[in-house]
Amino acid sequence: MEESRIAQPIGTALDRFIKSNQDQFAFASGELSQLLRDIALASKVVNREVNKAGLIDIMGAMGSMNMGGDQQQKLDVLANIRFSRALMKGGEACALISEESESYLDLNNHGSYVIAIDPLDGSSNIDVNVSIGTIFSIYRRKSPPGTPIQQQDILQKGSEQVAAGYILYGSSTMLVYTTGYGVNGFTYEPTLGEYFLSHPNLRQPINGKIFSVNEGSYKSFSQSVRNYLHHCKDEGYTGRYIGSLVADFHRNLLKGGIYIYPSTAKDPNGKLRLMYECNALAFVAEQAGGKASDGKNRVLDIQPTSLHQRTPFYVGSRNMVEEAEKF
Ligand code: AHM
Ligand code: MG
Repeated sequence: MEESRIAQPIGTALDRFIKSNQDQFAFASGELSQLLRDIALASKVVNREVNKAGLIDIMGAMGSMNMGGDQQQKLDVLANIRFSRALMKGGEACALISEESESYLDLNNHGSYVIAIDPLDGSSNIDVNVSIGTIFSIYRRKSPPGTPIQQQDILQKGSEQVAAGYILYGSSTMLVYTTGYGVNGFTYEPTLGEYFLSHPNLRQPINGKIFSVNEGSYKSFSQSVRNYLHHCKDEGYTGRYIGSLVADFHRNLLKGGIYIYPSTAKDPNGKLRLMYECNALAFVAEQAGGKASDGKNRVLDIQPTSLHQRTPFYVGSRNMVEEAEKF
């Protein structure tokens, strides 16, 4: 991992930052830069909708289910539409994998990139005014642009991501991303409608004292996970769990900690999806000096075999994840 090659001062606008770092991409044609701009733009629209969710009648269940069998909220659907439209218009992406669609969506067949996205994660938190997020991964397609999309373009390992990140719709809205040269965080200034660099070259503390897990599922955890949780308590760690992956991840990234969604008796592969939830955060974590594991193996090395595949997920401060693995 290298640090950002071109250091930018706090307060640099996202567009300027992307432009001045463009030459660090392996294929510096400007397409990846444009993709990042498209995602940022769509996130501003989603941010506007998230912010007025309490004001107008766009909340509540639509009565439809998504692929995980969860109730689909109107804002999930809206966010999916906003991101897919922005990517479709941009023309750089050939395919879009989304939590909200069963199979991938064909975009511009001449595009060079494949995107995996969870347009609005933590949707059970929408109705209660708690932070939610968007998670995205960007891959370069393997087949030549203009030819039919192949399985090898879609089912790529996390280690093949060329960029990834998330947007956190919280007390401030933030965009955090990596292109493989460290992690940078940008805070949205709503009156100017622009993201500004606020967290340059983010590093995750190597040790932490926060553990984030849904302990309500304790009975369905394996004995080794239970033992690890006992260990966290014996050590006097702090328990913090929002139930919104992006928000839990972001806090632990800044403060040091571990987020765990292990296998359970009901879901042997846990709940979280490899391709559009775990891989992006694993890439960000590693780029910030942290670690992401399925309990045994590096998340980024898992070969996906299906779009909506799940994986147990342990992510956060390097020493904490290594310690959890030992259990
Ligand atoms: P979603 O994609 O349906 O929103 O589910 C993912 C969310 C994560 O944000 C969160 O960490 C997790 O589900 C919480 O699950 P649980 O309620 O089982 O703890
Ligand atoms: Mg999700």
